[in-house]
Amino acid sequence: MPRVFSGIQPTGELHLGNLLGAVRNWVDDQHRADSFYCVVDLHALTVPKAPGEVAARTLELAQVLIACGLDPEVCTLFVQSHVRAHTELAWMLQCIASVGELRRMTQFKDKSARNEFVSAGLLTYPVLQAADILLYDTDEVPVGDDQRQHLELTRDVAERFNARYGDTFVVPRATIPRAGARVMDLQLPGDKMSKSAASDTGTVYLTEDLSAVAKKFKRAVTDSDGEVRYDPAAKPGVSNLLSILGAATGRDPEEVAGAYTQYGPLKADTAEAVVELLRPIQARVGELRADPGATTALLARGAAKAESVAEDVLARATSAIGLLPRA
Ligand code: ATP
Ligand code: LTN
Repeated sequence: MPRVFSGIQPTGELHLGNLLGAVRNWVDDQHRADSFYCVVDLHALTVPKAPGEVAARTLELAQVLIACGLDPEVCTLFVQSHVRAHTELAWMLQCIASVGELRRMTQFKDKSARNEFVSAGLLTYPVLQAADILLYDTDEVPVGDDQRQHLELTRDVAERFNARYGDTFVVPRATIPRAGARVMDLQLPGDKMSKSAASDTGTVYLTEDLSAVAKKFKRAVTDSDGEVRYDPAAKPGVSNLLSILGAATGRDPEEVAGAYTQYGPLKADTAEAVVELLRPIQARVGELRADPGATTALLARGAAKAESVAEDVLARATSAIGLLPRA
């Protein structure tokens, strides 16, 4: 069985882009691969947070992930800070990665331009991500298209470490889905749908009121030429609706386009497909919120399983580097 690892930050509510670009594939992968899914709470600290905020969001995210279909009996679901090996390996890898290559990361350039205070962690963020992945001898990393560059860096760091210290890490690859890989903002279809967008009107949250969800689709930006055609460059708004409807119903956006001649019905059907996708997820979130202790117990078991794998790989890295063992 291949080993799969992916991570998600507890930095805000999950949205449709997270679901279609990442989480849905995790749910599928857990049945064909040995899968590890991690709520990367330490990554969330790269941008300042109020005390207590991260804990609450971590629990909430774990509940939503379970509601989306991650089954802690099948996969290993855990919290990054519960497994110390992540930060320890991250340090070793920081001494492998160069400042130059980290400064070239698009996410760093975007986020450092947007934030007044730029933490050192924002720069070294992708190295912690590399540690997350390499600690589990990961073969495949299912992520959305925006993570391609971070995965390349992970591969470069692993290869450099292996060349310097001998074969230690499995070199992983990104698995990026075609449908839903990049869900765009419904109001600004040139930007990816994101919880950090300036306005909420273009982002569909998984736990949002379903009538509000339908409204967002009815108000989605299209264009004035009136033709339904999948062409992301020339028709970003319409193409986004086609790929969302396609991803929600298991079809190619081109195929979906063939069924429509007008924008109104396309918007209505996309809204309905998304509402039906979210309805059972919201029901399950409601049940999980009623018993938070059940989720924290599942996370504790996940951390124990993850730790047993991570400690072995960390020991392998430590011995490859050649640090004096504690007697
Ligand atoms: P932010 O937008 O605040 O930077 P995010 O919404 O990208 O955060 P992450 O926790 O960084 O959320 O991403 C979780 C996963 O969701 C990643 O695999 C990422 O590639 C995927 N993802 C995020 N946004 C989208 C999107 N608009 N379309 C498809 N996949 C996405
Ligand atoms: N950087 C990712 C989150 C992330 C991740 C990981 C994804 C942290 N560690 C390990 C895959 C594997 C993001 O911003 N979406």
